[in-house]
Amino acid sequence: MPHIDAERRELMLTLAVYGAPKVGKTTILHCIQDRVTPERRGNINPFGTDAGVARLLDWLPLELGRISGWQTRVHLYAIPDQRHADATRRVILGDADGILFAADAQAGRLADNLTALRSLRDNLDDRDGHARDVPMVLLYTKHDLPAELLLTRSALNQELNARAAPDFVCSALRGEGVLEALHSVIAIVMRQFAPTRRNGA
Ligand SMILES: Nc1nc2c(ncn2[C@@H]2O[C@H](COP(=O)(O)OP(=O)(O)O)[C@@H](O)[C@H]2O)c(=O)[nH]1
Ligand SMILES: [Mg+2]
Repeated sequence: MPHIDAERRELMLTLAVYGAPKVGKTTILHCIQDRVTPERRGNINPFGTDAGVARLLDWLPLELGRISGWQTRVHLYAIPDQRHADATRRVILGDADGILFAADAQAGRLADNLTALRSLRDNLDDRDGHARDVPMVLLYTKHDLPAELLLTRSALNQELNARAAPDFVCSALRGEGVLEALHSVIAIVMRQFAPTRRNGA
């Protein structure tokens, strides 16, 4: 559920970029930072490195302006799927309104993608073992690499996208497909939020 300030008509969405190590999560945030006008975004803030420990997360704040009369902000986080970030991951995912699942399109990384997807589901489970239903889109990244290294989009969907969520073929290095995926997940979250908006605030 987005954070709402009804009096000021402000909305704050939490989105998480999730995926296996080295899949390109940080590059995705840089890609978005580079393509959004500076008035509409902050800077990427890395947490963890300054303290001399492994990176815990990257955070990019975005200002979407007014959507249906609501001043809308996004906090976009990239969280590593690594043990040292367990607690951080649980907190961010517990708060997430939407997820961008980044999968490396290279055939050789399929097992890592599947492991990350399983750990995402585990992290979304509440204490009763029910998976929280968070809107998700999939980004099949690194599509700039030679085709013989890559799985096809339909093979990736078959392996990773049982629920037929929106999927995007991307290259974060070239800036292809990433903003489309971001817009898509924001649109889904805003649609889900619309009935609450009408009834309440
Ligand atoms: N060819 C290619 N390489 C990428 C792409 N996105 C990320 N990389 C590379 O993959 C490596 C890991 O990227 P990074 O963003 O640090 O991954 P993270 O661990 O998921 O945050 C780096 O060497 C990136 O340059 C992409 O779209 N295409
Ligand atoms: Mg990273």
